[in-house]
Amino acid sequence: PECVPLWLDLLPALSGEDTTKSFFQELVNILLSYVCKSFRRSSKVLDFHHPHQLREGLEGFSLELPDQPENLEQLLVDCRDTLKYGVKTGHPRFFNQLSSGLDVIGLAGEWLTSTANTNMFTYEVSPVFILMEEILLKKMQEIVGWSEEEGDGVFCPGGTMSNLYSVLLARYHFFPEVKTKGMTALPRLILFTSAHVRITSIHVRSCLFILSINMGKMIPAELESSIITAKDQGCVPFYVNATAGTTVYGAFDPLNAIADICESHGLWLHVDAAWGGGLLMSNLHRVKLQGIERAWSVTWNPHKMMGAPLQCSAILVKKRGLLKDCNQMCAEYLFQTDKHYDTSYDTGDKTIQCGRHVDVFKLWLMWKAKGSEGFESQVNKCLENAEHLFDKLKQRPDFELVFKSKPEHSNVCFWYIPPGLRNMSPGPERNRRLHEVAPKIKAKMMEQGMAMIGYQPLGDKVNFFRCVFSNPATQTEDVDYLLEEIASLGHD
Ligand code: ABU
Repeated sequence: PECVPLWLDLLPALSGEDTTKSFFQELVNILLSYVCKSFRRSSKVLDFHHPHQLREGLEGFSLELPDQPENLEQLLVDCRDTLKYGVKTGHPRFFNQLSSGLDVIGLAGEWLTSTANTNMFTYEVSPVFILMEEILLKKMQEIVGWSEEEGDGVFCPGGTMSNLYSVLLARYHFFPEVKTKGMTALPRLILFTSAHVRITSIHVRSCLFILSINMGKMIPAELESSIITAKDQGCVPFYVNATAGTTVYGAFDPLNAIADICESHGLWLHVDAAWGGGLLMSNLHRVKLQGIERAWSVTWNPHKMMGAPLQCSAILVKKRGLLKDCNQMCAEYLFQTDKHYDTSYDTGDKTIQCGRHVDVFKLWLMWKAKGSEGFESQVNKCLENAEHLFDKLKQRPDFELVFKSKPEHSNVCFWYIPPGLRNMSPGPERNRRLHEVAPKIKAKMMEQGMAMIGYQPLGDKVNFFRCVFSNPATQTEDVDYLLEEIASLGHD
């Protein structure tokens, strides 16, 4: 019988080159077919199966791990099936997440990154990527509005990590003794953020002051009075997190007013622009982030509005050198000081990680391909789609907007009102029934697989849909399709 190759026949096996090439050519065919399908409106966004169905194995696709090696043909089938049962987040009708789209250049960058398979901690193992990171971060700092002398940063594994960096930096800036003496040497510190911001670190939560909001935005007067109250109680306010583009409403905090308060009380201002940062690329929309240049640190996730493949999140820091002073541990097995090159390029010692993925290359390559102008049109188009959806919703009696005002970002929040609820007066019973509508429609939508949108309750608002646009492949016809799909699935 013909011998089917196994992994041991691939490189580094002697004479493994041909087998390796044909394995990869087959794999590339599978990936290309997936890429093309992702953009085709006739293909499904997802082929949903419940966890127990996937665990049990579908059409021979088993997730269980064998003792004996599988042959390469079977591995290719596994690769195809993995994509088949996943979600096409690049599909023009995937509206479920802030990060969506499948940027072909970005994808090429990610393939190259995986092929290079190196680590961002030192210049000696990542010379090109380290310089690209320096150049790209500098560009982002310029766009934020910082001067030539200001600015530092690193790419981090996600926006929450970038935000965590900002808290560590602020704490170190005001209390450098924290590095040697720990938290017990410090007074009771307080940081401020608004409701609608999810803080995941327990260390941060314990000293958090949550401010109420108006239409998703921080209220500066409340911030100021809360700072005064905290001081009166013997606490030490030190940090304010303002948000440029909240996750659900896409709201922008009034950055200049918040910066004035931070300045007068001597507090660190961090702007979480993970979602809204992309609007800085647009001359039309960057006004929504006016005042961001006054921030001491900024989180900006190009994997959201700029469409870079996951993940790509930057923490930008105004004060140069602070990242290193705060986080440096001088591990001698990596950061020897007697190397023969400029060791300031061993940027790993600025971070709290050791190993660090190369997140920069895909974005660098995308920037080369599109130029800043390409990102600008991409962002503008996403906001035009949001406006189109908003206009359509205003005209339809079967939908209700959560806010009557035009969205600031590409988030559009709304309810579908089924016929049975249309004439009901507002009140707890209508709310109870309305709360059940979005989950039911979403479940049907996922089973059918032709589109995907998220929903959530928020504050006093029962479950509503949140449609977000960050995928440049989405056209107004997809927006119209989504509304028809919701209406037809929700018609009771
Ligand atoms: N970092 C929050 C992302 C949430 C979302 O994509 O909906």
